[in-house]
Amino acid sequence: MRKLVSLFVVVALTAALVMSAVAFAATKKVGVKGLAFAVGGKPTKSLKIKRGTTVKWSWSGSIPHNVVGKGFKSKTTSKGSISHKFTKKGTYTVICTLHKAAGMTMKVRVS
Ligand SMILES: [Cu+2]
Repeated sequence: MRKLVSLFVVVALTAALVMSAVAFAATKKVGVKGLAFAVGGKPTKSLKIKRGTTVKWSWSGSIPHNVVGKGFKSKTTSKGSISHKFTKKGTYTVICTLHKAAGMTMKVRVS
């Protein structure tokens, strides 16, 4: 009986670890619309995330854009999405090369 209880504890702890790992592997959504990147529908210049977070940029609207950062580069399009997982601490600049001069840039701060 005691063995059974400890087996149950091990299983429960393993499940808890797996679930917390899933919680850490979060995805942050960023909109690509107008001449801006947006979080929660609002134009944003800065996004703070934890290491291991995936950022997913999704296009909407009719203006073609691209999303370019260190280690990833989308095509120029007006629909679809691109995801990038940030695995190292640091501050990363992400731009749309077409509208950089118009202010379409953002910083992703990874802690
Ligand atoms: Cu653009």
